[in-house]
Amino acid sequence: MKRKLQWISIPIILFVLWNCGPTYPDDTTDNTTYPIPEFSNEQLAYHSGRQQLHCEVMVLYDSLINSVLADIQLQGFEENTLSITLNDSGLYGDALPDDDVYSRNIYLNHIDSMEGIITIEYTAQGAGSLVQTFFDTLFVIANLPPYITEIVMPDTIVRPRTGTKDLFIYVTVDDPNGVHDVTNGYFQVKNNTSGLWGVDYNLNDNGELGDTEAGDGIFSTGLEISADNAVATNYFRFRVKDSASNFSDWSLDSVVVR
Ligand SMILES: [Ca+2]
Ligand SMILES: [Ca+2]
Repeated sequence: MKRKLQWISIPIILFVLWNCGPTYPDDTTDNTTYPIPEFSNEQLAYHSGRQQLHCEVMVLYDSLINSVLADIQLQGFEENTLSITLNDSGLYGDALPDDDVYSRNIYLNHIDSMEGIITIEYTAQGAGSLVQTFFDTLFVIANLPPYITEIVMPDTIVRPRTGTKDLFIYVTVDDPNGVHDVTNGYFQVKNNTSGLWGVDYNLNDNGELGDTEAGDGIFSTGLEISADNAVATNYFRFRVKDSASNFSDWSLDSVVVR
């Protein structure tokens, strides 16, 4: 029993001594969580349809933030550099005011056929001349060219004795960015005398002029053959274009008229 009391008395004496010891400044942890501006939750997004860059970053700082700026370096865009001011006012792409997330939406024209690189240096200015910086980067993939997967047209067509006969051509296409990225189709016919290719004629995917169904990725045309057509092998070449003005390679085909 006596031994047990001894063990209890030791901590009490230590606590007493502790309280009589030197005094320390008040714990100020709560007031100095972010003594310098600290960046986090960065987000960069580029919407190619709207040609809009959204940038945002959270900046936590114990004192007032004077400004958050973004110096932007661009590759694959119409501009090379930009400097913008972010805001935490719920404006210009900032979702919520006063949530320490500083944001901005800006118009930015990506050259679709090029790889894009967006590098941002954020600068937060705090009290006095205290400045902190932070980098963020976004890669914007290029729009890739479309391609032709199949051409359906007759190998041979016999001229009618009177009137005309339809010649339908169906060109099936695809695109790494989705088949709906293909916007136009063209064909040219070779001049059998000069050996030169002629002008562009349109194929269409609008469900008209020989096209069976609109928007199905099959670009088509309907031609007419009459008794006046020469007996010959007619050479065609086809190509398609996407929303970024990328062209597919030419694809060749021919039809014998007899
Ligand atoms: Ca494409
Ligand atoms: Ca079609």
